[in-house]
Amino acid sequence: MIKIYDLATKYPDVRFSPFVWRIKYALAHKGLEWEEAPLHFTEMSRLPDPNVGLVPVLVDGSTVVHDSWSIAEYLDEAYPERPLFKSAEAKAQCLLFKHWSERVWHPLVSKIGIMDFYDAQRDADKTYFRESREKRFQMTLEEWGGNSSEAREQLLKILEPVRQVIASFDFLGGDTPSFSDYIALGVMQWIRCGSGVEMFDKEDPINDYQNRLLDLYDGLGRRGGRIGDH
Ligand SMILES: N[C@@H](CCC(=O)N[C@@H](CS)C(=O)NCC(=O)O)C(=O)O
Repeated sequence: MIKIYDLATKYPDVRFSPFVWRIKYALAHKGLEWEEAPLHFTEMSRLPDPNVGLVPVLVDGSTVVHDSWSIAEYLDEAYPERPLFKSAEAKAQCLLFKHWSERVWHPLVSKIGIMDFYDAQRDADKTYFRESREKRFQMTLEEWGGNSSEAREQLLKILEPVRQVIASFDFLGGDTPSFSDYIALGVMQWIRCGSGVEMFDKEDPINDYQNRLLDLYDGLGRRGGRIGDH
């Protein structure tokens, strides 16, 4: 069976890596089953080779693939039924959405949820989390997350192009979900599972979109625990 290395938290049922969530949805999209191997931040040396220290990593028989985009490409090659990318054009547009999400949407989620993401680590992982993130942000976690209400306001604004698409279509993939939708769901799960923040107001169309994504595959996204419930 396919194995997916995931990011563990101190709560056994809570996983919030946006990159791993997109892959779980990609596997469900293809009707594939998988087993999960959760690792804490300080356990990444246990990943299979070639080990770049990041999850997700997919192991399928003797094949090891890391990086969520490469994993999506691998899945379409190895399991061509129910493609994640229906054409080269669709794939190119999804790549644009991936880069936009990771450069614009991700940093805002990181600012909003950083202290919750930190609190969700075991004590043994907190020092690594703080040191690695503070080096990356060039400031303390507290400073990075210092103005989370402004970051939330900005986040709701930058999602306007997504609102424009879902005003006409159920999914970014059109009538059916594509890998772009799973990228979006991954970012939503990062804050939804990893923090106590309710990101979207009930009347925001993005909230309906999030619910549509959470309902897919027998409620796959809802089966994950949330730190708000602990
Ligand atoms: N480009 C990678 C990014 C993966 C990534 O950043 N994963 C994070 C978890 S969300 C990680 O494993 N971090 C480990 C660390 O920071 O030590 C992908 O798309 O898979």
